[in-house]
Amino acid sequence: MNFRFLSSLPLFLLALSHAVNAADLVLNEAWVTAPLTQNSSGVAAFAVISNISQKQIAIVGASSDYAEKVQIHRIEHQQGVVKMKPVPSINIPPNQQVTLNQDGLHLMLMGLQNMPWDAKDISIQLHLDNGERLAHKFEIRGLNYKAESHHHH
Ligand SMILES: [Cu+2]
Repeated sequence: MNFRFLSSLPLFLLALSHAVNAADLVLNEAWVTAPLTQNSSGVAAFAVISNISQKQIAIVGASSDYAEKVQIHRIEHQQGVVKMKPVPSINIPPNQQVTLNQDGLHLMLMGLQNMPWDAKDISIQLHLDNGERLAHKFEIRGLNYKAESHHHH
């Protein structure tokens, strides 16, 4: 019998449940785009964010070690022109989810600094209205990911 495995399992579960309780938000499909050009100064980040608590939670900001600042943006179509506008927060009602995608809300990493493009993912911190910060890994994916996203894993 493998006692080392058995003894490490409860610790892992403890860490996992603590991470969820700390914020009451669960992120899925979290990813960041590859840069448009070598000199891109900003990239967008997307995720499906679920509020598993009984109270509304607002994301009021974000940050990353690899960007001077991270803004919350919304895509708006105005007379055929696509524009991105900063918005102050993302409100997620109890037991609801919000999808950040290429057609709407997203996080914008601006003033990129030493982005590790060869890495599998980077960490982005979400700043919540209750003062908590939730760090989550965002997978680095190519720009053409959208076209492939209907494939099942
Ligand atoms: Cu943007």
